[in-house]
Amino acid sequence: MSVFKEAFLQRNKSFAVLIDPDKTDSTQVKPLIECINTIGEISSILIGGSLVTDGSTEKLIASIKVVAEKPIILFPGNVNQICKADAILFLSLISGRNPEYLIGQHVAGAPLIRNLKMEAIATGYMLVGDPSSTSYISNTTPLPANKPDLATATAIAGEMLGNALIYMDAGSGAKLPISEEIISNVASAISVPLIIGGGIRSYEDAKKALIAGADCIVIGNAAESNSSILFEIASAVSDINRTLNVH
Ligand code: 1GP
Repeated sequence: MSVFKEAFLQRNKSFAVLIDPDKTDSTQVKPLIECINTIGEISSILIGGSLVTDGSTEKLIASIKVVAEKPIILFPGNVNQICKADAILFLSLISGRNPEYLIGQHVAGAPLIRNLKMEAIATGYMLVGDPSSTSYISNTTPLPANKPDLATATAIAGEMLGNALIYMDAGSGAKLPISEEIISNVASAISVPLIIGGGIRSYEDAKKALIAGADCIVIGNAAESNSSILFEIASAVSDINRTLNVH
């Protein structure tokens, strides 16, 4: 089965854990991955960051691979982070207008991905809210946090362009997660799975995003300092799934 189906289509709501190669010591990652293995609500492990030094992604994946029982999916900041994983989010930064992140990096990366025989998951990637490291590095302006109509139009265009997923991100470590209003507007306008990330730190944040319509949420920063947060997020996901399955 494709990683896309396994992680995003054939399951209830779920969450993914984002590990940044630049902030993670690959020799110390084993306990975190063992913890992730025990949590059924975790669909995948995402690997990536905006500022990643050469080679660190490969090293981290090698350490994770020996222990992980979940798919490992690259969430690359640029073409230099491409290396062998179970799949890659082939991101088009559709909230921006920088051709480099709409087609430039893709042309450079596509032959590498093909040579690695890696599954590419076409993803419409949208930054929303305050400027973040990703908006700075990509030289793009995020969508305004208070304009659901713009976010919705962008997501619909992303789906029409053939993206298999829409990922809306407030940016790693965002003060505020994406609002329920934007999530619910976008979720009701598209039929592909919707991933929401950035600034989700608690049971309540997770629950709000999932009730508003996220199919999968991403937890990065919060798990870096305290991996027990993963159990809190898992209970939010399972609580929502229970309600959905009852109806
Ligand atoms: C960032 O969506 C991810 O690209 C996760 O954000 O690190 O704030 O959880 P956090």
